[in-house]
Amino acid sequence: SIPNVQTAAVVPKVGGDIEIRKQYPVKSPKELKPGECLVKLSHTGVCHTDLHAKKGDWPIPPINPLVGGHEGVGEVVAIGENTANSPVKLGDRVGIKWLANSCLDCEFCRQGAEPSKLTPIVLSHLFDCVNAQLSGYTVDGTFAQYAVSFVHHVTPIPANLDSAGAASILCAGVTVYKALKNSEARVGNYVVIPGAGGGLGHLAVQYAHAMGLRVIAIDTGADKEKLVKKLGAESWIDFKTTKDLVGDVIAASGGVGAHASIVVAAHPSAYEQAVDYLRPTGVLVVVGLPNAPLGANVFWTVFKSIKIVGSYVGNRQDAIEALDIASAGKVKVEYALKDLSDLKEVYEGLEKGIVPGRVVLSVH
Ligand code: 8ID
Ligand code: ZN
Repeated sequence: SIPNVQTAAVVPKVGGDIEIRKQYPVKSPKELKPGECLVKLSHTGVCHTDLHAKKGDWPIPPINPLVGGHEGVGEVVAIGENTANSPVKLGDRVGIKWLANSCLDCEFCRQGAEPSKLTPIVLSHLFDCVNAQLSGYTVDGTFAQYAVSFVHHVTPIPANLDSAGAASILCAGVTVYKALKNSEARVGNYVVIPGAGGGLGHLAVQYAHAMGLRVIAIDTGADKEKLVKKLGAESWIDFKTTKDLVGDVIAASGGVGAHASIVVAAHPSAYEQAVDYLRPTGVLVVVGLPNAPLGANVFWTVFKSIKIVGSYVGNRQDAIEALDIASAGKVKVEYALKDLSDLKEVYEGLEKGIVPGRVVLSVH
């Protein structure tokens, strides 16, 4: 039976601290709208995006109060009455992603670019349009025992993946998988990953390695160095101790520069040298989300014919593919398992940049 209240991590006011509340309401199955489902969560990853949301880092504000989280895995325990053509049924194990819901009928959704429906997301704050919703940002997310989600957007979890191990594929995994597709890098190419030791980064190293790319990992500290080397990085550069980051990347990429850089660091400094270390015709993929101008020299961007591409999570099919690759054993989330009540300390670790890989929270 479904309780009326649950434990949830709540940000009462953006910019303030989180509170663990034991009496947070659960939406009753009778109140679910057509297309909505209730998911009883067992695990959720913690993404740096959740920290940006809590701090109010971005130009679009999240809801207030906020339950963050968008890498959730759990079981469908209720489906809204009059839901037509649901691809999932009661008892299915599903994942909740950053894009909670979208209309599926507009120009962008028809092209499989549903996460990029930026206009409705912005408009939803100005005009109350409900077309696109973001888990843990415009609707309550997965830092709770139950989450309301949407039958057309939850993602089935492959049977052989355990829930804790699958959680972070739903944001970190699919995001870097899509970013690597957008990089146009091919087997044998050099790809730089600034932020390689973090949540997105350690998965980017693995997807890149599985694609036959030669990975140049940039991050800091012995723990992250050990992790990325274990996961297939060919070269390692510590951005805090190197005296010549551009020179180091060029030396590590055959003396010519790298074919692509997937920047997954949460700090603008990681973007500043990318155009300088890319080879002519190289691709800079913009993924990490500091709210800051993109630093790149215009002259060299033109003279080297550099492409700069923004890459935003992935669509429903990208998520299925990213999970399938994990299910085949080619990619594995390296995580520390903690409890929902540890979220405050997890945020402190992310803020300091001392978390190698991911933290996954148990919420049941
Ligand atoms: O769809 C998207 N584009 C998307 C999806 C999910 C997350 C974007 N993001 C964004 C997050 O909002 C965040 O801004 O990607 C960024 C990274 O998220 P994360 O992987 O969850 O964060 P993390 O685990 O803290 O890892 C960040 C790593 O960057 C390193 C840190 O040491 C850490 O390991 N780093 C930093 I901060 N500055 C660096 C620099 N100058 C750096 N590494 C190299 N060079
Ligand atoms: Zn995320």
